[in-house]
Amino acid sequence: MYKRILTIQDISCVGQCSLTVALPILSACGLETVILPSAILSTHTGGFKGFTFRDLTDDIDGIADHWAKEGIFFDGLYTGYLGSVSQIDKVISIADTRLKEGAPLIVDPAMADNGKLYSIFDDEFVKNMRRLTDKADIILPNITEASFLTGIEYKETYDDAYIRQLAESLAANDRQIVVLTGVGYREGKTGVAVYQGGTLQYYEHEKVAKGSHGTGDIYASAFVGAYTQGHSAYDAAVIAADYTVRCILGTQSDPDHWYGVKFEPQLKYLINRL
Ligand code: PXL
Repeated sequence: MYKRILTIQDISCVGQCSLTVALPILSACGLETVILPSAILSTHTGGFKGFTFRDLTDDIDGIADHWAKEGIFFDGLYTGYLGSVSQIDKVISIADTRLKEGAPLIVDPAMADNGKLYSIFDDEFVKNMRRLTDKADIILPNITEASFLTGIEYKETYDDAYIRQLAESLAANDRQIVVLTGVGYREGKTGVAVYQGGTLQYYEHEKVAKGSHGTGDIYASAFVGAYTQGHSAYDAAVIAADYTVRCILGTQSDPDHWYGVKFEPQLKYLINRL
């Protein structure tokens, strides 16, 4: 079935993250991909200095109203990096009005990593992001985001009881699926934990590099692509992990490419996995 998915996040013109990653990956997965840019930045905020930032919050209502007049609905909504509390409110309203019956809301609460919130976010934003994750069918946080969203202490080393505690505390209801990324129990390894209906499944893979920028967006986009094309949440989590690892491996020998990872040469691999 040909599906139409909406993704709402910023455009960082340079930097291989958010919409410049989501649009090509979702299209490669065979999905009609509608984008709603929440802001336009000259680059992402993770390492470039003096970037421009145009907030498009004021355009969102007009865009959604036009879609309502045209009778446009979506088979899924995937949200990534959002710039403000007011954007979260608008995204909630779009989720309430523009999704087809039963279509999933998939939320990547992109706001933190390595124990810290990204520079522009604060506790108020976290509180409101929790409102959005509570509405979602699937959420894709890393451990830092899970710890901010739940108020559970962030840990660098942990066991599976800690991961279960994070997942249980995040899950807003029995049918919500939590895909926790960057879960590593052993040196040199990391992985994903998928919590669904009280069951926690784990997929371990190689840990290639620490903190490659945009990999969370690449992971989430590939997950959404595979899941929307009919794979189970666990299988989609595995496909997305294998794809992301290949993207990082294909980048790490190029020191000039510090700002993102080369996800394009691996698209063929992703398509073959679907
Ligand atoms: O990859 C997440 C992301 C998306 N968009 C912008 C960012 C970041 C991470 O820093 O700065 C603008």
